[in-house]
Amino acid sequence: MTLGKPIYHFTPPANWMNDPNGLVYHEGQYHLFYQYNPHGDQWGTIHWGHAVSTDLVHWQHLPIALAPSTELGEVHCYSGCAVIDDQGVPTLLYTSIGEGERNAETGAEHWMATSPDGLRTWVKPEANPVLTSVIHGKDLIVRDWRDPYVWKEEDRWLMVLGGSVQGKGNALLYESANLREWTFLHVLHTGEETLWECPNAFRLQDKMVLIYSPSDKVKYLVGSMGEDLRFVKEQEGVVDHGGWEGYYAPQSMLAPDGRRILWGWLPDNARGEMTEIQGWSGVQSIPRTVELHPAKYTLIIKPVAELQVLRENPFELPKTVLPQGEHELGIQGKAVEIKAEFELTGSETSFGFEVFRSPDGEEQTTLKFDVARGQIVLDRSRSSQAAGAHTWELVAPYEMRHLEQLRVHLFIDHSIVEVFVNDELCLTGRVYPLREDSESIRLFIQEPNVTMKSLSAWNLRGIW
Ligand code: DQQ
Repeated sequence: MTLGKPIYHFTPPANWMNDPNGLVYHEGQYHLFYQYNPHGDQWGTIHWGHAVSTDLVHWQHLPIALAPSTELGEVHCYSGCAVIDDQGVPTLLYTSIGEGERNAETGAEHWMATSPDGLRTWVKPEANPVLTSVIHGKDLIVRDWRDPYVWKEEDRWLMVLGGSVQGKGNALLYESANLREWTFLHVLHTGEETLWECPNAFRLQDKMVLIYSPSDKVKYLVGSMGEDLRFVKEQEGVVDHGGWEGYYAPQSMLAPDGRRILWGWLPDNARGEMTEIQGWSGVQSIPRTVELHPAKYTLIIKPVAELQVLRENPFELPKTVLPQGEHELGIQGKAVEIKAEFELTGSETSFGFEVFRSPDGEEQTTLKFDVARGQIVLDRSRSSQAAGAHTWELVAPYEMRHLEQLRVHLFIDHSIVEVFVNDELCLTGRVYPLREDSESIRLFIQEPNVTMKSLSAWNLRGIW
């Protein structure tokens, strides 16, 4: 077993992977494409890898879908999306990076590819490029222009692209009748950050959601978008607090039952200078459903229920008042799911879980609910005995003193900690325990007692 490699999160058989791309459900299969360097475990010449699933849990690897057309001067196939066109032809739209002036910063183009055989092989038609910066005219200079995300509204296709205009991150909106000829409509939204990558725009109930990756924590906006297609922001939030160390560049898709499902790339930056892991890099998060809170219009993000098929060795604790100290759980392992509910009184200082813990405690990762300081912390200071792995804390600000309960849904998988709290906060981080016996799980309580209403846990089977 390769050190740190997850067993129930999606990874390619080997080599480098980053953003999820082209998520689409077609004729009974979920398709996941992804940014992929087939030549090594570092970011390099970017292709699109491809896999399919019928249940969102188990995946089958397929041949590479897109490779750079070097004979046309293409160097990388950057991120993009998949749609089924009006004639039923599966179509990819992606950012094409070329040589020299056609670089990622200033000269990206957007290309398409179509599939004649049910998304197995892909042809780049002569219509390419379908979009160049000429579309903006001379007065609008967009740098880092990339990552098309396309959807259909009434009889037209709409597309958002990310970019940077005068040093601010932007989502820009375009329309087309046929996916080949595009018109620039307007800037959909301008952010505070310098760069916006991988924008996703989709309708959720009667609202419009815009998710974007600003080289920092992935964020969302919720607002309205009427017939003029102008976006008016009403709410905002963080999709996941992992940031560059844990979660980036998510893309969403519509499942056949109407659920909006989100995947994100879990980068390996946290490995730092570690040399113990070779041959692979990058993981996809577990698929998550995205719903709208009916009153607050914030996003509710949860793991898909399909994952429950992986559960084995169930473990339960009844309602318990936990005194100050450490409490070993009767379940251990490196691939575990825990659902726990705590009753809060407001007087708790901090409590939480220690996972990936060696018997002598030399390795352990701590997930701390710091009620007193109003934050949830993934403390990685002792996560790995490897020199070079990042050890700093990942912090999600979260005021808990007024809460009556804390519902925690925690997934660990060899080098991943993915946590969902009270349907309103996600925090994902990477850690690299070196020792095989870093498998025990404990609850720790700082004063006073903490009431745990319930706890269920399972070992999770691998998906391959
Ligand atoms: N990754 C892709 C870009 C995107 C970035 C390149 C985000 O298209 O902006 O691999 O991680």
